[in-house]
Amino acid sequence: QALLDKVKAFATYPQTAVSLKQMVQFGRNPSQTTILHGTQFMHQELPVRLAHRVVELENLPYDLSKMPSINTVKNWYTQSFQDLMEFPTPQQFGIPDRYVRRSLDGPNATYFSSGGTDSPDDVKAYNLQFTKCIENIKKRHDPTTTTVAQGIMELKDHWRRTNSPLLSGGRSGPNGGPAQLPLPTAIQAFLDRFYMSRIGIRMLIGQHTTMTNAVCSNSSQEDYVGIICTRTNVGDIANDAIRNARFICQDYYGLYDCPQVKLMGRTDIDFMYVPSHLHHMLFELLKNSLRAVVERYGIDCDEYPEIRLIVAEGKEDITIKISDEGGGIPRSGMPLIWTYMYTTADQPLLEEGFNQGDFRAPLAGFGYGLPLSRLYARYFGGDLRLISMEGYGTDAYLHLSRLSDSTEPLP
Ligand code: W6P
Repeated sequence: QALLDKVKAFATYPQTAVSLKQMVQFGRNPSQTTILHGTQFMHQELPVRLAHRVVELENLPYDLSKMPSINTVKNWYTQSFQDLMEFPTPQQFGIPDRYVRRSLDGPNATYFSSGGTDSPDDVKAYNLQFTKCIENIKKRHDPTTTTVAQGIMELKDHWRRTNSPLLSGGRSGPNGGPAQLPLPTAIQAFLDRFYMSRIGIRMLIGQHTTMTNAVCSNSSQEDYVGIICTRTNVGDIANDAIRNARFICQDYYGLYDCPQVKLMGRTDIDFMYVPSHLHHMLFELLKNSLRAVVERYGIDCDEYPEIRLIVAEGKEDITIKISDEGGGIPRSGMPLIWTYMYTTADQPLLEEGFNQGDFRAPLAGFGYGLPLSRLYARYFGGDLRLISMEGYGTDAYLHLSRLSDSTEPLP
């Protein structure tokens, strides 16, 4: 109960948003003292962000808060909050005051301080111990997307038992599959906020732990600050994503050869970004395009129309357009593209980068892939838009901000 009071108190503090630029400026030439200041920022900021989520998970619409899986996720957030509360402050760890940053007023105080003198082994030990704590937290929350999806399934069962009108009115899924129903807007909006927050928390943890480990092992990778690559090459990442998506497509349909993807435009440019995020978005879009083309022309087609991936460089944005001739989507179906769908039959979810057991994960579409990709794009000030010509094909526009000074959109 004392813990829950603490959660409520922390949930009233504002979250501190940071930008890509701030993360990079902070992490250039870090010393153990720099990392210590990062540790202090994380030690303050993570509990605030976690507390906001605990409170939101307690107050969800449509009885969602009562679902066992949602409760499980809430308990993970509470446990992680507690882990951070129990973690000692630098002073409690016996670190001399001259190394400790006193005021943590906003990101500027923390994020524009780098360098500093070398510090005793205690600082290193403290930083390493904190890194272990938050790596453990990150691991605890790995199954969150699947477990929240399970919570949505439980809600659907609950609706079925209570004959809720929210269950009717679905349209049939792709390939005459099970009915797909959009969730109520309030739940949709909650999932967008929740997953956006999750992206931010995991970004901060990944960034901090990677930097700490680099400083501790004295092994910095060129062009990298944590997980941010200051020279992310769009063409290279696109080629990776194309190879992976085509491989998955070929495997899924058992094709000799799946549609070609032609890279065009400014594929030589690089910019500051998180390569894994870019790969994730391109891979997701390409799978959708490949699926659309293969299903329109059939698996025994000799020559599919190529998919074109075009890179443009502007002052503000790098825009990547992926065009397919997969027949498009009817205009009435466009809003559904961005919804976290659930099916009336239990279907395994396609999660970031892994397949579950023997299940045949759907190649693409009507899962979490597109809404999550849009959140990844928006997280650093970009966006993802789809424009479709029913009867011909679809263009996906992925806008990525080159300015890198937009701060996280924190819900
Ligand atoms: C389609 C449906 C879709 C979604 C996302 C990206 C590309 C495509 N193509 O037919």
